[in-house]
Amino acid sequence: MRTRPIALLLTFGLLLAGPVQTVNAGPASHTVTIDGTQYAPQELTIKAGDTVVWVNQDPFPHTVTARTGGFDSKSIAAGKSWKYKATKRGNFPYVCSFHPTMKGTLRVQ
Ligand SMILES: [Cu+2]
Repeated sequence: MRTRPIALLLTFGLLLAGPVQTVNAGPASHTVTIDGTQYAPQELTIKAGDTVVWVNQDPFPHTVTARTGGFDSKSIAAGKSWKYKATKRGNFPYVCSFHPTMKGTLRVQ
């Protein structure tokens, strides 16, 4: 069966219209996975008011601790997560206080 040109046009039109509708969406939620003693993504840029959830997929605890203050998850147990709503703008390098080689950066615009 052949696809009619009008159907293609409609499909393409919907694809184009999709992202436009999300432009004025409210605060977004982002996820950082902790796996293999690493944050992924290591650097994340978000907007003030957005929420970030760090999900610890390792079989041992980690923290998400801003090096110059701002936020500190304290211990996130294996399989658990920690949610943070970022209201203050700036660059926030963070580490895991249990594993100082673990580094990440949260940029809040
Ligand atoms: Cu850790």
